[in-house]
Amino acid sequence: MGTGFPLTLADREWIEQRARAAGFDLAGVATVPELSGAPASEDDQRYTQWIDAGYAGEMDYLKRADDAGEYLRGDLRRSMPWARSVIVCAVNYNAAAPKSIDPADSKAGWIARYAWSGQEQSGEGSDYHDVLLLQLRALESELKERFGTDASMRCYVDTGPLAERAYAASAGVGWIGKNTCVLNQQQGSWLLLGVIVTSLELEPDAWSVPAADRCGSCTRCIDACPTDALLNPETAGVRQMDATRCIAYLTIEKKGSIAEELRPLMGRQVFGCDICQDVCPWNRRAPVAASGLLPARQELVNPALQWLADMDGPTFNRNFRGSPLERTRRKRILRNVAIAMGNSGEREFLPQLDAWIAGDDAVLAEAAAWAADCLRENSSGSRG
Ligand code: B12
Ligand code: SF4
Ligand code: SF4
Repeated sequence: MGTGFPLTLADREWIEQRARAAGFDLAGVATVPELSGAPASEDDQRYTQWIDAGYAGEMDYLKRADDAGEYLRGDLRRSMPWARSVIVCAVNYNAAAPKSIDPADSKAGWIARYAWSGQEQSGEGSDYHDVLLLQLRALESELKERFGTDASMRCYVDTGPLAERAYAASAGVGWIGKNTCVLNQQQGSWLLLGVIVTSLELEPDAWSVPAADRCGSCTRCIDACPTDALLNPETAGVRQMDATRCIAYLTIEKKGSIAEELRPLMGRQVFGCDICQDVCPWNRRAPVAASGLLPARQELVNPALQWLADMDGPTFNRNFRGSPLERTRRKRILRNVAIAMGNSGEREFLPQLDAWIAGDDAVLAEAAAWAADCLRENSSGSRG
């Protein structure tokens, strides 16, 4: 529970400095608003509207609610009444490598930048969840040493009952862009977030100043999104997306078959999607990651679709052990590869697609049949 004394500005600066020493590129501390207080209800409302509109699709973990039916992620104090601050840490994962929107071989797919991390030599992946958690735990130990073991603390990367981006914004780590990502003026948006939820409380003089919104009149991300997943902030009044249309959701989270009308729009994306960040002017000058925490494996940049298709189960497991692709599993990745082949315009993929059509995975066979039809009907295909 609480420590009995509020943290000063010097304490907050110490926390941010120790986070950087632990390997994070950016850090800040956000105050947790009172349950049902005015600032809380704004985020809570945004979150509730988003879930109720059906934008979360099949991501049921986002819909968990308390006994009163209020969504847990809408307000952190619903699951952790003791929470007073959230320490938000960010790691830059940018690599000196092409963007998904740069010209590429028509037989290459795209794996999202955040999933490139791993060791080239051993060929093993590393999942940012594991890497960031280790850094957060190191920071947590230092906090306990300085502020006492009475303070409650919980470290999360993705899995905590909170909207990390909303806290990143109020901690001053960055602003929420129209692509819904947290952007930092110096670092761009190739940032992964980790948080420590704590009972330590900042005194009001020590509260962070949220980062200024620097999107201005730009709408490049909204214009470039192939599936129109990003809501128009002018009409929706928020910077959010319909995740059920987002290629990241379709390729990573969506089980089973993908709606046919969305498939041609998915282009060559086989895992995640970077388009709305690749077009962002703030990423033009984004520095390459300095921390060395998430080194990029070059073989995952513009991977040949046939290379992915050829991997049998053990090879896939060896190549992607410990990587974000491991959790999505080979079955779903092959479904995505089949769709990307269909969008490639390359008829040389037909024998592979025909083999999948004859196979015993019904979802893959159906995606492959769709892809083969695309190639047979139109050998120029559509690229994304
Ligand atoms: C579910 C999820 C997804 C879903 C839905 C994404 C979405 N935009 O909602 C899918 C699968 C599509 C997805 C995709 C990606 N994701 Co994701 N995802 C999450 C997860 C687990 C929950 C997000 C969530 O709750 N969404 C629901 C909506 C309503 O919440 P929200 O967008 O965060 O919105 C809140 C704030 O934005 C705020 N808000 C909105 N407008 C405004 C305006 C103001 C002024 C303020 C103050 C606040 C505010 O209110 C909202 C409600 O509280 C988070 C981790 C986490 N625990 O937060 C990672 C996370 C958001 N994802 C991340 C990443 C890296 C990605 C991808 C880049 C991966 C990829 N390359 O494929 C893409 C990016 C797509 C995109 N343009 O957002 C990072 C984002 C880092 C960053 N720089 O922003 C996170 C934080 C994970 C992490 N630990 O680093 N993701
Ligand atoms: S990640 Fe891709 S599909 Fe999702 S909103 Fe961004 S551009 Fe659109
Ligand atoms: S592309 Fe433009 S509108 Fe979109 S996040 Fe970047 S600056 Fe903001």
